[in-house]
Amino acid sequence: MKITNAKVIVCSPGRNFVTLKIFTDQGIFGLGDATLNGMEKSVVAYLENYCIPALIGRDPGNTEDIWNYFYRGVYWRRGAVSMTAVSAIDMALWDIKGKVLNTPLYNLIGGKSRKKVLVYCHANGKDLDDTIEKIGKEIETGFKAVRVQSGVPGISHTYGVARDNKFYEPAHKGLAQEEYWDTSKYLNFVPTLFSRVRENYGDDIHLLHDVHHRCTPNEAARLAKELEPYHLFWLEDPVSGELQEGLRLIRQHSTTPIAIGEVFNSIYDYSTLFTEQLIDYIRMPLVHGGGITHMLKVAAMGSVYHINTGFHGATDLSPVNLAASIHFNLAVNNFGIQEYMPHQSIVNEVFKTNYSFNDGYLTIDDSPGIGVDIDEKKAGLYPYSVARLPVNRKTDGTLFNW
Ligand code: EZ4
Ligand code: CO
Repeated sequence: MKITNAKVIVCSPGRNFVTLKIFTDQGIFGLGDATLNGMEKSVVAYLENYCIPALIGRDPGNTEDIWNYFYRGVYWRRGAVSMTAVSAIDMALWDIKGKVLNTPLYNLIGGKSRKKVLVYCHANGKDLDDTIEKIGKEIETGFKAVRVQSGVPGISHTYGVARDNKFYEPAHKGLAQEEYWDTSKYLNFVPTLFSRVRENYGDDIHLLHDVHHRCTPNEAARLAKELEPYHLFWLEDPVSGELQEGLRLIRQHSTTPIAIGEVFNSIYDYSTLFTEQLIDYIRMPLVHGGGITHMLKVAAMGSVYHINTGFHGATDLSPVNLAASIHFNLAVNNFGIQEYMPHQSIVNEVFKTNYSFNDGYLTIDDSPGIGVDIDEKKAGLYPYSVARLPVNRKTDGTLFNW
C-alpha cells in the first residue's frame, strides 16, 4: 500500500481549522488535525512545502518509521509548528490503518480499558454570582467535572471568561487584542470563589481551574495551598512550564493536583516533571504532542510515575483531534479526564462526528479508524479568516504571559 497524495484543508466554521487528508492507492484516506490556534498558516506551509512531497510513495502502515522520519529525520526537532504537522500526519496514518483493518482506532492501541470517557466542561461568569449560576447549568446538563473561571474584581477582562455573555472563545478576529492583568487581585479572589462553589454545590462535583501560566512558582505555591480545602481535581498551568524545576516549590507546599503542558510538544518537555513526580496530569494533546505514536510513549512514561492523562480539548482543537483523543482515552490505563468544550453547531456541518455526550461522559461508535469525516464542499463555504490569541500586559504596561 502506498500514499499517493495528501492535501491540507483550511476552513473556518466559526473558527479556523486545519485538516490534513492523506490519500492511498487503495482508495482509503485518513484525516489528521493540524490546527495550531493563531499560527494556522505556518503549519499549512510546512505541510505543503516539506512534508507532503516527502510522504508520497511511502507505505502508510509504517507509522513508527514515518514519525521518526519527520522528527529525527528533519534535524530541526520539536517546536509547536513542526510537531503539529507531525501530529496531523501520524493521526491520518492511524486513521488509514484502522480503515484498512476495518477496526476502530482504540482496538489498535490496546482495546477498551473503560466503557466511557470522563470529561470536564467550562463554566465561566463575569463575576462570582454569575459564575455560580453558570456552574449550576453545567451540572444540570450532566457534567461531573467543571472548570471554573471567573471575572476578578478590579481586572477588566480575565482569561477564560466569555465576552458579552457569549460562549468562551480564546482567539479573536484580526490581530491580537491586548488584555490587562493583576496577579495580586487574582490571588486574593480565587480562594473566595472556590469556597463559594463548594458551599453551593457540595463535595461531589469535580472542580478544575486554569491559572494559564500567570504565577511564579512561589505565587502558585500560595494559591495551591490556599485552595487545598476545596480539593480541586486539578490546578492547571500554575506557572509557565519552561522551568520544570519551578514545580518543585509548588509540590513542597501543597497537595493540590497539578496539570501542565497544553503548550508542550515533546516527551522531553515532561522529563523532570515526570521523574520527580512534580505533576499529576498530562495536558499535551495528540494534535500538538506528535500524534498517537508519540503520545502513547508519553502516556506510558507518565504511567510509571503515577501521572494520568488530561488532554487539552478547547474549541480550537478540531473534532478529528477530539475523536482520536476519545479512542486514546478509552485505551490507555492511565487515563484521567478529557477537556470537552463542545464545538459550535456549524462546526458539525463541516465535520461528521461519531462521538456523543451522555451524563458526564463521552463515547464513540465503532466506525473504523478515527471515524470522523470532513465535508469538503461545506468546508469551502467557510474560508480562513485571520484570528489571534490575546497578548497580556500587567496594569503598568509590562508585557506578561497570556
Ligand atoms: O488558552 O486553547 O485549558 N485550556 C486553555 C485554552 C487555551 C486555548 C489556546 O488556543 O488554556 O483555552
Ligand atoms: Co489551559
